[in-house]
Amino acid sequence: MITRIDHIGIACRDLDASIEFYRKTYGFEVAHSEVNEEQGVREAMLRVNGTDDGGASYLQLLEPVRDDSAIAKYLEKHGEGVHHIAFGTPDVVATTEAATSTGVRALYGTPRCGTSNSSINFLHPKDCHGVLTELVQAAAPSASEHH
Ligand code: CMX
Ligand code: CO
Repeated sequence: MITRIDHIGIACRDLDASIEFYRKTYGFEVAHSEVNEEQGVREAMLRVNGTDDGGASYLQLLEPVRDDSAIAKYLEKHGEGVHHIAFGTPDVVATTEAATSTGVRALYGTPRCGTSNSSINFLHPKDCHGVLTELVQAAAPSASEHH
């Protein structure tokens, strides 16, 4: 079950310059930032709105920290821009299975760690009409202390 848009992921060459663009153009502030070594990114989450299910919607600004990362490869081929959309779900495993049962490929066999200890998986853009699609389940409140 998908309950909201969690975030739009945007590939940036210079995270600080993009943060400044969104601050001065729209007044968005950084709600959270971190480095995710596994994903090879330095990222900032800009909160756009809250939602009824307790989650919120964000812009996720992503700057590569490694040349072999997904974001570095994307920037090289396409330049800056929208990289993926992320749907929020209370159960990432069940939502991934529901999608793969229709023939869409998931990138990971089991969920990996996303922003703020969330659990994430991705659906292949070639199976989603050109849209790299992330599924994200927020961390349980007790697990969010790890970061
Ligand atoms: N959106 C749409 N299409 C994309 C895409 C994207 N973000 N990234 C790649 N593609 C397309 C390419 O254009 C290419 O199409 P063509 O063959 O028609 O040219 C095809 O997919 C293969 O692309 P590639 O450049 O060879 O890239 P890879 O196959 O090596 O990697 C992907 C693509 C999706 C498997 C890889 O980006 C990935 O593993 N992504 C998941 C992890 C990730 O994106 N992490 C960063 C965000 C972390 C977070 O959100 O927290
Ligand atoms: Co994301």
